[in-house]
Amino acid sequence: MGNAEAGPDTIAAIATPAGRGGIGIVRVSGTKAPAIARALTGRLPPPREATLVAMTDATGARIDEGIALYFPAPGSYTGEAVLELQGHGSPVVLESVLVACVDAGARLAEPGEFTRRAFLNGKLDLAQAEAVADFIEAATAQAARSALRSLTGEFSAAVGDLVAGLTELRALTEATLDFPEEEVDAEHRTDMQARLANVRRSLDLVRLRSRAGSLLRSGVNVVLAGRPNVGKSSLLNRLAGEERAIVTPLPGTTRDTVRESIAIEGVPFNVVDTAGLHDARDEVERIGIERTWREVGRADVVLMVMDFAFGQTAEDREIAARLPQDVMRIDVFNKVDLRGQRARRVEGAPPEVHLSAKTGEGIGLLRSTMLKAAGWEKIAESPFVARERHLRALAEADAHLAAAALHASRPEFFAEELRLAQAALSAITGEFSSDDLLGEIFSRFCIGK
Ligand SMILES: Nc1nc2c(ncn2[C@@H]2O[C@H](COP(=O)(O)OP(=O)(O)OP(=O)(O)O)[C@@H](O)[C@H]2O)c(=O)[nH]1
Ligand SMILES: [Mg+2]
Repeated sequence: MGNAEAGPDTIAAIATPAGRGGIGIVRVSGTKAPAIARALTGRLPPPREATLVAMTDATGARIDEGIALYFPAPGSYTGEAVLELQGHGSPVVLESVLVACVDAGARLAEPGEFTRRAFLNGKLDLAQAEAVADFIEAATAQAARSALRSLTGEFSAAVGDLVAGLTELRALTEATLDFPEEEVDAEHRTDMQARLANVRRSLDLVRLRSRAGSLLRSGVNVVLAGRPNVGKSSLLNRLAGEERAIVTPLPGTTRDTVRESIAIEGVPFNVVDTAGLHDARDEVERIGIERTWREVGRADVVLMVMDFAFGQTAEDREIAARLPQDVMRIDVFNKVDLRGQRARRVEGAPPEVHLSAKTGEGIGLLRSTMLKAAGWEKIAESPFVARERHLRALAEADAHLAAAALHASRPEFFAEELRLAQAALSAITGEFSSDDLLGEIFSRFCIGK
């Protein structure tokens, strides 16, 4: 990232998506941004004022005409001098503008490098920076809302409150450590326990909101599995609300996997229809069945589809026995209409839903059972978009606080557990984070962000 004396390099990238569009934007960040503006447009536009310019390359040939926007440091996304060149959304033209920027002294940006600089310059904390990527990638409006909440710092603020609570508690504990010969009196101990219990209650709430947000962010992988002809493809079509997969009365219709993304109450589900499981005779079907098992291995939830008229058959039991132990399973008995039965849900492990993919009766029951199986709880407070990294840090903090609660009479242990809990929480916002972690996080961004 450049040497310390010269400051970081000036970076450039196409910030709009690949392909043709009405407008395309090349973004430049770094100390050379003003010089690059002069080189390409012949002038430095007034700060934050949309300025119509002609853009030329290093030979002086005209590339495009468009708008230049200049943000002097530190009042920009990255905190550095930023130049935005908005031209026509042609990949060829944008490429030429980018090359001209490089000729004028910039280098190509790496994925997430703009946001990384925003983080390093204190414009965003780490949880906010991560939320930028999650916001862009959000699959549903709810997921976008929860990412925006993290992006604007609500999640960081909630974590910050927890850290503040722990800091206060630590200060009180350190005071006891300074006078080791004095008995820690019962009243003080009770007070500390009460304060600790408070912090733990707040942490529980943050964890609940984060778990919900994590579901919104990553979605739930659902696989439809079962014998041929039980109605898996019909069920996929019902859930998707359109004829995605081919349905015929012939067993063995589906040979390859068919995927469809759906949203249930804003939670994204990636539903996969698969080839029916049985002893296949032909080669294509055999390969399809291999794929079914591969999908089952990746599933969060398996909808084990069976025919209501037959109940659970010996073959169904064989399939069920081969499902991974830790996967959530829902037993779906399809085609209740043929027996003149109504749809219903039977609680249990696994839960059962009796329905008809043909008439659509019972699909609502299935949807709510899927939400429940995925671990979605309706929470009063809005979810925080959260990543695995955040969930782990919150769990780690929780474990240390639980340990602290057991050490109330041993102030030095109590204090140490509080310190560890605080460190785990601080890692979320990036107060203490290694270069490795930063590299890992920002490399997953798209280029230009
Ligand atoms: N009456 C009735 N028929 C259904 C229902 N669901 C599916 N079917 C019929 O059952 C037959 C098989 O349906 P599919 O959805 O193709 O079954 P599948 O499990 O995908 O079958 P394979 O792809 O061969 O494994 C078709 O003729 C469907 O119309 C239902 O709820 N009621
Ligand atoms: Mg099918």
